[in-house]
This record gives sequence, C-alpha cells and structure tokens, in this order.
Amino acid sequence: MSKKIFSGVQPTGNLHLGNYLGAIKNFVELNNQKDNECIFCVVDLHAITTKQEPKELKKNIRETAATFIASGIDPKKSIIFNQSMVPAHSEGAWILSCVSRIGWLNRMTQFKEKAGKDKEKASIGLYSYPVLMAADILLYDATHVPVGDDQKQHLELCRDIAQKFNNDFNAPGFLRFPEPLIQKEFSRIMSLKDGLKKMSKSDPSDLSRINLTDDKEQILNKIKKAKTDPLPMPSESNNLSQRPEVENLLGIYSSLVNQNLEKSMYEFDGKNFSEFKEKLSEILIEKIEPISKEIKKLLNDEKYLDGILLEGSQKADKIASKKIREIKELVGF
Ligand code: AQP
Repeated sequence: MSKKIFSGVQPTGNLHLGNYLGAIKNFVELNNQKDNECIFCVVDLHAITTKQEPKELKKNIRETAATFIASGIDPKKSIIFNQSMVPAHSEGAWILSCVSRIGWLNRMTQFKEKAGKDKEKASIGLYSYPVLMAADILLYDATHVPVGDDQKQHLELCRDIAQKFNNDFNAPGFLRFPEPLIQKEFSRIMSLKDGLKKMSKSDPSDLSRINLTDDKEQILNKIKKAKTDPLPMPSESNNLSQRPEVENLLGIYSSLVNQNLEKSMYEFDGKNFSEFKEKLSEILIEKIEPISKEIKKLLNDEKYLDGILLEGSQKADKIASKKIREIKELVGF
C-alpha cells in the first residue's frame, strides 16, 4: 500500500546524529520506496517557539534543506519545503487550537522538559507547538509520520485533535488519523557525555553530539572523549540499562551497521573500549563524512537551495490550501 508521509525538522542549527538516526535516515528509506508520496518540511514556525537570531535562522533553513538532500532525499521525488511559506499551517494551527483542550496540552512532557523550571517565561508558542504539529500533518492527510521516540506523545495528541474536529463538525473520517513510524530499536540517541540525556541541538557542549557537519577529526575527537565506564565491554544485555553511556554507543554502532545490539555485543566481547571506539569512529566517518561534505558543497549554492524550497512550497501549498478551504467551510467561515 502506498503511504503518504509527512515529517519535519526544526532549523535550529547543529543537526546531529540523533536527528539522523532517529528521523532523517528513515526519511531517506521512505523516499526510496516506490509508491510513497513524501513531504519533508523545514519547520521554521516551530523553530521560533524559542528565540532565534534572524540571520542564523535563514542560514539554518538552508542548512536543514541541504541536510535532507545530502542525506539522500531526492527533491524530484519528495517535496522539500519550509513551513512559513505555506500560510495554511498557521491558519490550521489556530483553528485546531480552538478544538484542542488545555488539559491535553498540560500532559505534554516535552513542554515540561523544554520550558524547565520557569514555565511562566516560556513562549505561548512553545506550549501550543504540538497543535501546530497536528496542523502540519493533518493538512496533507498524512498516513504515516516518521519521527524519533520523543515525538510519540505529540502524534497521539494529533490523533485526538483529529477525532475531536471530526466529531465537533460532524465530519467522520475528514481528518485522517496518522500512524507514527518510530524505529523499534535505537529510536532515542543519547548525549555522548551523559547517557541519560537526549542528544540535542541545544546542548551547550559540542562534545555531547556528532553534528552532521562534523569532519573526520571532529568525529575522532568526540568519540575518543565520549563517556564510558571502567567495566569491560558487556557480553550480555541484562544489566546494560545500568550502563547508559555504553548502551548508547553500542546502539549507535548497531544502528549504523544495521544489526541488533546482541550481535554488536558479541562482536566486541572480550575486546577493550579503545578497540570498540576505533571501529565506531571508522563507521561514523564512513557514514557521516560524505553527508558533511555534501552539505558544505550545497551551502555554497544558495540559489539552488532557495529554488528547491520555493518549488517545494508551491507544491505543498496546492495540497494544504485545498484542505484548509475545506476545514474553513466545515467550521462555518
Ligand atoms: N536524540 C535523538 N534521538 C532520536 N531522534 C531524535 N530526534 C531529535 N533528537 C533525537 C528526532 O529528530 C527529528 C527532528 O527533531 P526536531 O528538529 O523537531 O528537534 P528536536 O526534537 O527538538 O531536537 P533537539 O536536538 O532535541 O533540539 P533542541 O535541542 O532544540 O530541543 C524528530 O523526529 C525528533 O524525534
């Protein structure tokens, strides 16, 4: 069965291995499947839920588009565009925010994590972000949404919003319930410095993540400095959860070579960490360095990248503006 795929990445700089293994790698596989219709969005409206420097934002929008292409998404086959170029996203978010309940949003754990202790100072946008995300998905009648594990709760909320809209406006089946596509294994990549913290763009320490623009030397250095523990390489997964940094590094390795954790443990059983880290760096360089080089090359051609985003936005707008017209009709506008 052909799938309608929608997913997005925020242009907030420092795209990293977590974004790649948790989301973008999956985008590429879906793009390559014959009958899929794929839409990949640079979600710049989401990015401004936290303060962005305008010049940096512009640069990061191009860099995110370049990362999609450099990772293997073919812009001729998939739509690549940036969200702010399609007005239906903002309109849809407002209408759906009038359908959504405050109690639902209060349960979102990502807001609690991102807003930190001082919730009063977080932007309203950061709080209502999942409603905009619901609009993004529902405007395209997406059937499947490839995301990292951290977005699962937002996808469930999206389904609740769709159901309530359909009930409130007596339109059964009008907004389509999307399925999340979350990898069974290695769907949450952790910081190289703290195995209990998600690898993230905003971590102040660059050593906590492998950026997709890192070169060979940077990768070698980061893996050399990645936290491990004094115990030998594990031979079984029983007590691995008590060794989060080791579990994370083994998970990264397994995901890159497409094998399960057990097989990786077997491969390095009895070996020391330096040997494992050497092999991990090798495979990371093999996979990431070509992407990094291609991103840098594409960034030198702003005209090409802007052309891809403009063309993608026009195609996306055609789909989304039709859906928003139907939504407005149902609402009574
Ligand atoms: N560490 C991760 N492991 C697996 N998947 C991840 N994703 C993000 N971090 C990890 C997935 O990448 C996609 C795009 O993410 P985003 O652009 O929405 O940003 P985010 O989730 O807010 O990423 P960060 O790095 O955590 O940003 P900051 O530091 O700004 O909060 C999503 O599918 C996400 O699941």
